[in-house]
Amino acid sequence: MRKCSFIIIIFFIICQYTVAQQNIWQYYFDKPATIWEESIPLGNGRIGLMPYGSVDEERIVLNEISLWSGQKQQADNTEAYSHLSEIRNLLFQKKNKEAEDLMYRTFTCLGKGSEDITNYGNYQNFANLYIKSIYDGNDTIKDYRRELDMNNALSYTTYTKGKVNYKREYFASFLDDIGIIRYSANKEKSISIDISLKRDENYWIRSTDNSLIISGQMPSENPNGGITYYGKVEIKNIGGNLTQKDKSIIINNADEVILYISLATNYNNPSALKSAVELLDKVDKTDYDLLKKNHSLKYRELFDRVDITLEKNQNSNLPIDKRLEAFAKDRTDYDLAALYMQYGRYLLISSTRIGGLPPNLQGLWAHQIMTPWNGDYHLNINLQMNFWPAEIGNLSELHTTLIDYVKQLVPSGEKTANIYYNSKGWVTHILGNVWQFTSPSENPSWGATNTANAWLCQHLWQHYEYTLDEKYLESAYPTIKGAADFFNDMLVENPNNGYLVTAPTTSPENKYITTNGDTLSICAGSTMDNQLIRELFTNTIKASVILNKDYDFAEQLKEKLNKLAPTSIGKYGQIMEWLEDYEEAEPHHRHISQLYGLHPGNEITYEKSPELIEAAKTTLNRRGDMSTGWSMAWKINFWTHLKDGNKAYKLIGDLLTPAKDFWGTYPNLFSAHPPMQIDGNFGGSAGIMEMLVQSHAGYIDLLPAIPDVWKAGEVRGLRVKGGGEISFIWRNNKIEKVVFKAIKSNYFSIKSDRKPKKISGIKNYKYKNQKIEFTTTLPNQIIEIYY
Ligand code: FUC
Repeated sequence: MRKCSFIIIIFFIICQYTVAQQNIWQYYFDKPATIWEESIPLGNGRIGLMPYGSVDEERIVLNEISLWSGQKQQADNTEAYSHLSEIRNLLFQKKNKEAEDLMYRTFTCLGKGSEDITNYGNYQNFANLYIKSIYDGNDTIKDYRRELDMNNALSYTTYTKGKVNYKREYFASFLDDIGIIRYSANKEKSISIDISLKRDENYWIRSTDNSLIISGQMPSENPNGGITYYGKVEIKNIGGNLTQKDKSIIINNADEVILYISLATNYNNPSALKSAVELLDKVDKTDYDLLKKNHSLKYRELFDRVDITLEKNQNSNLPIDKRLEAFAKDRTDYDLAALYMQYGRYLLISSTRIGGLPPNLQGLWAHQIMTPWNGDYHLNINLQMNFWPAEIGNLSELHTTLIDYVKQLVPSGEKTANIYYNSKGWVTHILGNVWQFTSPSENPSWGATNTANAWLCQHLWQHYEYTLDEKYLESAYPTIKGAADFFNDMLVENPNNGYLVTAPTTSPENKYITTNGDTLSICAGSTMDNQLIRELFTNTIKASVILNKDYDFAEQLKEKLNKLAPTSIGKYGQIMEWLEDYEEAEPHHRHISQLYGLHPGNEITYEKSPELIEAAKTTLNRRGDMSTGWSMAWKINFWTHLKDGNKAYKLIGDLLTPAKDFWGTYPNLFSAHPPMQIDGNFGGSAGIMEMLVQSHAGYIDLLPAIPDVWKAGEVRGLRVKGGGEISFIWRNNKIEKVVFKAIKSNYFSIKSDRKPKKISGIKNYKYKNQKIEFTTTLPNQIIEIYY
């Protein structure tokens, strides 16, 4: 006990001195990667590099986020609408099986949907760079280490062979927009390498004096051809001999070699070749250290905004694969959760950028041509989850890539709304690609969900809630309103209960069992749909008030709000997933859509609906804990909103289970669906932030869901709704000090069980009902609270 307090005191002395300085965030391996999931992800929001660090033959997987096959297609089935009223009638007559059968025949997209990579398309690996090293002698390798330095977005491989210390450095430059790899050694003339590029299909490789070039075209039905890509690796040889081969470049006895890698596609860009070459030409290749410094400075503008300190244990310094294994047995390495939180922020910064594409199911890292699920943008949770860390994690500007993605869906979504539902507004279903695909998928059991527009618009609204930027809201409003317009028009009254419902629909991607014993997906109204539409209508009404427009439309929405079915409790005390209390076909299903209103929605809170809170717990307990990566990440978030930190931490442990052939986490900390799917990383990272601070229930809650064992810690820079940034220190499970920055002048309420000893930075504040309340008036006003 005394030893424990002593450690905590030392920990805090260290914390006090490190307040403004970023902690060190890294992981390392003591051996090269043998599988892709052990390689280290680097990215600058557009291009990605994943080095394996092999001593003899280095492999670096290369990616570019817009490398998609397929094309913009017309996939809307103009016949579908003529069957809509029959499908609805069958559902209302409780002939769900017949409705579903009809839907399979009539209410899908044209063609093969996501199975067609020349139309719908898929995200593909760009190429692989191979660098074979040739050494003098057969000395064994010593002191091998490869590391991801998250503070600087760099990776290193170092080892000693004989008397030579070798070092490789890799980064995807945030400033120069190219990949850079440097080979060096502590002894002159020690570097002899053979460099080549490879791809599994559709490529042409050639060499020039000191460069390798790869180019090709993606499979597509487009008569003008698919996306073209162009990659160039320029090699700077210092002190050695360079030999140009047909498809490779060989360097002998160099002191140092630097590779500059430029990758581009012609997606939304007139010429891949021109832009790749221009990027290379612009780089000042005379000063490597300056390139490296400028890269990390640019990256740190985002990464350094947030920091966290949790206690370490004896396992915290192990190589990451061993550290994960140790965590499965001993969860006192609290710092691993902190690392995971920061890794999520690192991955988001690395896989998207303002003006670019959002991270797909792979983030942007893919080693295959046939990526799982097309490496696309699944819209019934996955793409949305990728952005859960954006606002709270102080990366608000990166959220705009999702917002732009949603806006560009609208024209196509308007056609789909009109063709399938004869409705105003815009809709999209579960499939999303870079070609504005908005039709239902080829398979209604999972592809018919039509509330993805509402879920996506939740992000458009949330960006406003965090930034209070009215100009932004003005620009997002037509998209939000268009989604509301769709449901305003499309909802129909279910004569069995009088509620307005989405029909046909599903509860993603679970099935129910009817009293006849049929196992079905298609239904009239699902709990998730109702929660989403309620939220969408409510936000649209709020936006119309803020922007002072569309009052008549808002009135219509208000009326319809009253006719949506409320979230209800079923026979097991669970939240009902469908409007009827069906048995679930898979009680442990990975989707828990009926709890959308608990998270990321905020219809279910302790304040508003305590009975639903209890039912939500029952629902989660019935579902069980172990599931796919993203599902466990979602469960962490659910339990944070249920304010159960111990359970949330238990699920962090489950999410971080070493993924052998199953779900959990791979050695490089990529989340395993399996296979790898990045959403689990983002969801898990956001979940850890939600353990530390929440602001969805009208007040700021500090440490709402930390496990008892996180007795002490420190957090800097997380964001809260209403335009605030918060930092705090806690000790013996109690907050000691809070520093709050009001980015926007606003009213704020911070929950505080104890009356603070001192508050500075604001004169007028109230402490009542265990909340500190104040209204700031100055921009960036800083309020300090001491206990
Ligand atoms: C959803 C999930 C699957 C998978 C896929 C990419 O459809 O139900 O588990 O994550 O997206």
